[in-house]
Amino acid sequence: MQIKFVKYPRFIAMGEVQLEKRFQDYLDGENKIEPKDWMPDAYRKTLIRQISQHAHSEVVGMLPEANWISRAPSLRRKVALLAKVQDEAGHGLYLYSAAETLGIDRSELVDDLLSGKAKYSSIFNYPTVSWADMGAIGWLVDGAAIANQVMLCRTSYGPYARAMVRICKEESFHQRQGYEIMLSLANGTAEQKQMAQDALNRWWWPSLMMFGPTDDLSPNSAQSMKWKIKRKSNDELRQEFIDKTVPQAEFLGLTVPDKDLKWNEEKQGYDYGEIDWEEFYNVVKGNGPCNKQRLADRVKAHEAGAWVREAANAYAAKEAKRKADKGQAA
Ligand code: FAQ
Repeated sequence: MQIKFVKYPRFIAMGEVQLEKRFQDYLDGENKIEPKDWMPDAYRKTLIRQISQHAHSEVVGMLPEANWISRAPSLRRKVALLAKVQDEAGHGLYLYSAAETLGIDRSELVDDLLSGKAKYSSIFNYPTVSWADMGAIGWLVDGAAIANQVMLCRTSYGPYARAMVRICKEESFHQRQGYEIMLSLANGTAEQKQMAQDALNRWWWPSLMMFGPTDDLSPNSAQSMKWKIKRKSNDELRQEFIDKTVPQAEFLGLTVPDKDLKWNEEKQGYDYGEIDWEEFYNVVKGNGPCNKQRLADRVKAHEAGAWVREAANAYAAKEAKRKADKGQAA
């Protein structure tokens, strides 16, 4: 179906109900919504919420790993980790830009993060206590991020879908560098193998929580699926991640810390144990092991960057004036 939306809705003499129906038909025809197309307010709000939470996650997600750049065990590891952390900053920037196309200002989004009003992924509120955690984050956290984000390359909002294509390519490099760290440790000394096992024990369950609450307790899922913002449900993606990751743990010779994990021939997937949802909601509410430290670090970094923002604004004002003067002279 190829009905392109008329830009600037104020000129459309259609009722809201008709517009929403046409909008849904348009989505059902697998068309992308672009920034100036008409969209229901709730669609816009949902996207601003999800894209900005995603952007905040990328930026806060730099902190647990940045902590290890100076302690990476070799120059090669240091260079790879540095590149990975820089990539996360880039992802944050693409995503803030995608959110801005919906008519919100980036400074407003950043203020919400720094004041603690906005959410970001629960996973980044756990501490990184050993080098093996860099392996576990790359393997599991980026692995979960990929599982979740590949479907977002087909999300219905054009700028978000396009940003996700590049992000997913970079995340797959991150996942491989993490798995390679785990492989080296798992094939190293007994002590190194134990470090890898310990990291898997600590990151496994929080990684499963990244996909969000179970489908029956996910307030946003049904509408987001209808609008094709989300293409698969939280539980479907969690299951896909588990099915893909368990054989990788076996290859490493490590044990997934779930006594209820069992292959289910009938569903062609693993059954798994109960996730500690109390822990999840506690972390999301700000009471995880590192929430306060993460926000304090972001506030400090934001304040330290004030001079850069001032300089960029002064330069933009100077450029605008130069262009205006040139226009007058012509
Ligand atoms: N943590 O109704 P649902 C990465 C919130 S990026 C915190 O299921 P929805 C890269 C949710 O926002 C990782 N909050 O919500 C990297 C909602 O709150 P609200 C981030 C969570 O939106 C790797 C409420 O619970 N990825 O890892 C979490 O339909 C390594 C109810 O939940 C994305 O953001 C959670 N885990 O589905 C960087 C991907 N789960 O706003 C550095 C895009 C749920 O109603 C190093 N986002 N909540 O008050 C999404 O796909 C979705 O937003 C979900 C949640 C799947 C996260």
